[in-house]
Amino acid sequence: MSVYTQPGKDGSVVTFKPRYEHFIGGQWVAPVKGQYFEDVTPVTGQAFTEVGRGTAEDIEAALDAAWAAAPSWNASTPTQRAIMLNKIADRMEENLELIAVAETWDNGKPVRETLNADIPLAIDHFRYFAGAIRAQEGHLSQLDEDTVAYHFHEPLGVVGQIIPWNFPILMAVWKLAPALAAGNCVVLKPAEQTPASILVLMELIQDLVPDGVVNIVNGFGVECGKPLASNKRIRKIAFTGETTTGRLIMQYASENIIPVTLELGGKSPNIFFEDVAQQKDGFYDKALEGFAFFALNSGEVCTCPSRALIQESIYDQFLADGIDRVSKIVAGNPLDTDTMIGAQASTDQLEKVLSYLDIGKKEGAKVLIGGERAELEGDLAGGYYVQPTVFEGTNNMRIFQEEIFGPVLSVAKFGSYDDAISIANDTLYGLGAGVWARSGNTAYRAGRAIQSGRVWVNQYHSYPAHSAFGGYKSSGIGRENHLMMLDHYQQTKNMLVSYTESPQ
Ligand code: TXE
Repeated sequence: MSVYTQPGKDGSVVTFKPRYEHFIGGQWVAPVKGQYFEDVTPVTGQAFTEVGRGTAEDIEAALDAAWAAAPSWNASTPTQRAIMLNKIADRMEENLELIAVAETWDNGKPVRETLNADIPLAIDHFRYFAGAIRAQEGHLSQLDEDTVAYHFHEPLGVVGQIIPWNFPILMAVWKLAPALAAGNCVVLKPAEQTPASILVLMELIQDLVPDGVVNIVNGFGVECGKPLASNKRIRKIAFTGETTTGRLIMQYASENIIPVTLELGGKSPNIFFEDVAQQKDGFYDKALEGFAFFALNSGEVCTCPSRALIQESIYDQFLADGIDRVSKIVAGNPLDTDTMIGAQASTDQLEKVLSYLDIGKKEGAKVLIGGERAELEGDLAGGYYVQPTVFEGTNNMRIFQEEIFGPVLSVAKFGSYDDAISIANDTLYGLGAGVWARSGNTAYRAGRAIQSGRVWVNQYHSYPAHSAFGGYKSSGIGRENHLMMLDHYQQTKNMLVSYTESPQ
């Protein structure tokens, strides 16, 4: 066990500046209206820095810088871009602890996750797209002896990206790496709840990025996100956030006829078929771990396995063992490397989660464990902590249908395979799902039958760069990660060339 020193105290691996400005055209630039807002750490509930409060004027300045950089960056070679992405990855690796602690302080998630998952995954993402862009090839078809169709990949130009607060750095990198690899310049708006850690990262890598290629403007949704997403000078908008905001983003984009990528909400089923409990072996333990994964990142994951469906023949025993596993989740100081569940990212989110604990109780769901705000001691008493909570109920309840985005699991039983699939698909969403079965046949059939963009089989919560990620139904449009992501940031140019000199 080790505990990182809180930023702001002697000996911390990260020092936040008292104030951050926008990063535009390779410079730190004060907001045009001169306004700033406080960034609060959910670890203690105290403000620790302030950041520029961007408006349409700042977005225009960032777009000026991005378009000024575009001719040169759009024309750079895949090798040049790959070299830059690899250098960024190396720089991040050299500063892993600093970035991880900054992310934990801004978001409240345990440093055990930022050190071992968020930041290493972000580093790997840059490396993956460095390789992917160099390996990408165009297409050529010979239409007849003298006529050839060429298909070229071209950058879109300048793109807009809007980031949520649940994985501030990883979500930024999921969008930045493919956009930059494909040769685009970017204007990115972080979430107002977690504006600082991305700026700490930008400070670390700014000398590696040509001026104007990455621009970061902080601010609030309507005030700063809308002027970006609705701007006529972006060629694409990529967004991760709430489904209702996603609808707005699509409306803005429709005015300008630009493509959107939307990663939205989820209410992911996690199905445990009866053969899981055939023996109490390593596989059984792994399944119990999968059951408890709803608490990862304090439940603030769009693919949070927030609905556990357990086959009735194993229900009592598996649920009892699952609750025992949940009781062992180590809660507490996010800066302690032993902590498994930290704080919710903001007071709003804390209030939202607590309100769903009430809703669940009022709907008649039974609390099997947790069910309250977690009270911590010392300066953590002001932080935003919730007990990992398991409800037992039925799929028509609001706690089974609405995205809570907290460490709250709703459990129900099912009879047959068909029941499991029908309950799993009885949701507006379709982002993630888990299937646990020893029978490969059951696992395969269930995996194919569930309407969601990602199905984990006998595992959960892995996010490799080379696996496509995205939603069915109200969970979104388009995909992130994987080679196919390059297409989302490229235009296709077709040239039909006749090489004959005789009349046709
Ligand atoms: O999301 P918003 P919020 C879900 C989760 C959470 C709920 C609310 O259930 O409790 O959404 O979170 C920017 N034009 N998810 O309110 O508002 C905003 O500034 C342009 C799931 O924070 O969607 C921020 O940068 N931009 C999710 C980003 O959108 C706008 C992750 C996300 O904020 C805007 C986060 C507008 N009109 C929340 N309004 C996931 N899928 O992982 C807001 N923004």
